[in-house]
Formats: sequence, C-alpha cells, structure tokens
Amino acid sequence: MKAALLLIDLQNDFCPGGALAVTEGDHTIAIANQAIDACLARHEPVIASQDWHPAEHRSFAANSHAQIGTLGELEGLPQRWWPVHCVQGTPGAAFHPQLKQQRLAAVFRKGENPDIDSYSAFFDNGHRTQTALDGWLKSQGITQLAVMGLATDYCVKFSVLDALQLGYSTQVIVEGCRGVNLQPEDSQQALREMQQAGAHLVTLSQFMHR
Ligand code: VGL
Ligand code: ZN
Repeated sequence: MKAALLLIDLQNDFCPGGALAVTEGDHTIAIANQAIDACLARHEPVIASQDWHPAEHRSFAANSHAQIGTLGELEGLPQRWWPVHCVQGTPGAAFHPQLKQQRLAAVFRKGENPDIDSYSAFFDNGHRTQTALDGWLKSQGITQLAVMGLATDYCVKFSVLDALQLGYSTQVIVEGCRGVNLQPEDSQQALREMQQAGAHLVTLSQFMHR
C-alpha cells in the first residue's frame, strides 16, 4: 500500500494576520514540517493544495453584496460568504514562509472558477469539476493518504470526505489541523463526521511511528 501526505491550504491568509485567519493556524506549520521529514525518510511523496481565487471570486462577501460569515446561495449551492482571501499571486495566497515547501512533489490549486467555491482538494463544492489530484495519486499508485492543514471545518473536512469516497484509506493528523469555528464546536463536529465516514484520526506521534 503506497501512501502520501496531503497538506491542505497552509497559506498566509489562514494564519494569524491573514485575511481569513484561523486561531493558531500557524501552529500547524511545525507539525507539517515534522510530518514532511517522516514522509521523506520513508520515500513517500508530500503534496499540497492551495486555495487560489481570482479577485472577482463570488464567494467573497464584497463581490456578492453579502455579509461576511453569513450563509447564502451561489449557483444553486449553499455558500458561506468569506472575506477576500487567497487572491492569486498575493502574499496572502502564498504558503506560510516556514513551511518546507521545496519538499512538495506537487501542488494542486483550487477555487479558480469565480462562480463556484472549492473546499475540497479534489472537487468543487458541486462536484462539477475536479482538480488533477485524483489522477496524480492514481498515476503514482497511491492508495493511502494522511491529511492535515487548514481549515478543519472546511477544506480539510471536504478533502477527507472526498478522499474516502474515492476509495483512499485516509488518516487525519489531528494536531496538524485548526478550524475556522464560526460556531465553537464546528471543528470537533467536522472531526466526528470524518471519523464516521471512515477516516482514522491519528496523533503526529502515531503518524511518525507508523
Ligand atoms: C477555506 C474557506 C474559504 C479553507 C478556503 O481552506 O478551509 N475556507 N476558502
Ligand atoms: Zn477560499
């Protein structure tokens, strides 16, 4: 069984000081770097997703005449309205400077279509189009994923649920995740949902000594 580490959206805008800052979002970086070292020692590839929106993306509250954090609808899908974040080519969209990003075997960008949001690293929120991630993993013969990153209750959750649906044996490195938590329990709830769907919740130590 061949494995890979999938790092979700470890970008400046999701870290303190960023446009869509997640509490302790930057605490995931040291965890990611330890997981990266363990993977490379085992000759397992490390890949990452990157939220990569055009400035006119309609998930941005300002582009949809909506209030940040409230719920609306976009192209027939429920849509949370976000502050402007991860705009293509801006510092906020860059990976956190401490992340060992030169170790990444591939990066999969998402959220480029202004009319639909894309939380999952595999599909947009309507499962209408997919990124190159599944094809890449299949081309490498990878059947097992360890996932961590930002944010637990959005992009990590939907990436993990899609990975499971696509048939990947999926671990979540819990210490390496932080959530938006618009409601205080959202991240705990998301972890439960991932577990109920078949994900294995693991500590960094369990992952390192696998
Ligand atoms: C994310 C909200 C909007 C995430 C991305 O990476 O979890 N959340 N865009
Ligand atoms: Zn986004």
